[in-house]
Amino acid sequence: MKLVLPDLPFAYDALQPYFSSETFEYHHDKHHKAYVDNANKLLEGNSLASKPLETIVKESYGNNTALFNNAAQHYNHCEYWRSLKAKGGGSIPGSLEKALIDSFGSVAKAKEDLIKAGVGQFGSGWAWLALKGGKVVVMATSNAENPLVHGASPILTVDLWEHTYYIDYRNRRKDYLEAYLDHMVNWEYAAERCLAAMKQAA
Ligand code: MN3
Repeated sequence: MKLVLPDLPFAYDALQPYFSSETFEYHHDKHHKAYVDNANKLLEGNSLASKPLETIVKESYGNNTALFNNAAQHYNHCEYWRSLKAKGGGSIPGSLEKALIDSFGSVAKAKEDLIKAGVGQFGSGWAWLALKGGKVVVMATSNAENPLVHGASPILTVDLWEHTYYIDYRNRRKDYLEAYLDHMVNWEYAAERCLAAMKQAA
């Protein structure tokens, strides 16, 4: 079973002015595609090839660095596209709002912690909301790593690699993180992921 590059769940220009079409032409059509192509090459003749993507990511971690890097980047980008939507930000579904207040004290604190983690991650990586031990936590991971390999379930992700924001924000990662939370984040998707993760953990 080959890994497949999914279409973006929105039009290339749907997130303007916060992300340009050019960003998605590079980020999805070139960067994400390369991870999929590389992972498929590395999976040839590997017994993991028939397994679900989450299994490939978890099993290759620490055992097969090249496969892990490419398969995890495929997983991470699939999550990232679904974490975005046109006219995003705005109100948070009640179930997720409650989980954020239970875990962080307030929604504002959860957002603040996510931005802090994103700004503080040195070099390439990802910032996440994830479910761990029944609580929503903020995580920052380096390069291709993700919550799956740290005993947590991803809820929402922010790509911190420069290829994500350099065209539209140059080096201003904090501005990108703020635009992500104010105008692009898909809280409905995060709420779905949070409920599913809670059910799985129960
Ligand atoms: Mn990326």
